[in-house]
Amino acid sequence: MAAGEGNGVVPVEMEGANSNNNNNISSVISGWFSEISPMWPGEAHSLKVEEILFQGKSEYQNVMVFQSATYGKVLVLDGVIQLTERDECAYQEMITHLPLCSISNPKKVLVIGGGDGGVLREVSRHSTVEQIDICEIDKMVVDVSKQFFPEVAIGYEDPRVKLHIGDGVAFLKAVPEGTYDAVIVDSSDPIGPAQELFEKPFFKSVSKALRPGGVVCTQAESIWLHMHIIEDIVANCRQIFKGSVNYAWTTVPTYPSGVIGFMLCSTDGAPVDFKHPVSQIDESARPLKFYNPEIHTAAFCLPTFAKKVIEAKSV
Ligand code: SPD
Repeated sequence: MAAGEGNGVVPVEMEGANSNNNNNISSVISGWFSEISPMWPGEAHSLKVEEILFQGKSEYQNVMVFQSATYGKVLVLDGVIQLTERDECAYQEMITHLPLCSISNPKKVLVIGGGDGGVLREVSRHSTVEQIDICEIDKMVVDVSKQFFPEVAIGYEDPRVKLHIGDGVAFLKAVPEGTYDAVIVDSSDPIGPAQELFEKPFFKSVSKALRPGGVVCTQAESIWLHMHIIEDIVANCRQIFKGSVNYAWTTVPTYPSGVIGFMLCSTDGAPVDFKHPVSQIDESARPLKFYNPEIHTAAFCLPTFAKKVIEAKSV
């Protein structure tokens, strides 16, 4: 379905974009996609739409792909941008290499969410890794990504990857204690199917699934919009993870406020200094676009307002 050009209002039925009662009311009007949600009240980033390539409704959410004028193809879930071809590297590389370059010789890695495959693509750069499990709740996200985002979903081609379609919370509960060196939680926002991935019981399950000195990196929203959410995550993680607990961030122009953060924690065991990477990535097969050791360390430098809140929760 082609989006309208010029001034015509094209009423694209995003099925309310709120299949999970999250009140997102994103829309495509006059050829522009505007991302509207109570999670960023009073503002909406817009992208010019050239063509809507896919619209579907899975058991869990509305799924849309459109060709934008300036950011390549865009994947939208329940009215919220998950990735664009142009800036996905800033998110997928950082959420993956911040944890994996902070420990030596990671072997077993679990990805929760991340159905588009971008985090898998990045994990597969780590040659020490022997097993990559991914638990994604929505098969439609996997299928649509393979069809429209082959450069992202290429991660599925790694023979070390085992895909589990199901609920990440239930999957983690069933994982034997101490299984993984690293868990990466690539979730959508905490309204809709990902809500439980931001709650304390989930972090407890992650901690149990990690070996001593193992690491987790979770999507942890924006310092400009969600300090209240970040405060709760930090407080919960401080109670659960007895190693390091640090917040890092990156720029992603098409995410609300243009930035997004990560919560990095390690379990009791060999100490982990997240701010100083211990390994480098072999880029000979495919160069990195965003991550490097300097930006790794810089990602932990926080603006004063965020630093104050996060440090206050750290004691
Ligand atoms: N506000 C949107 C946050 C989306 C984070 N997850 C993106 C998935 C990309 N692999």
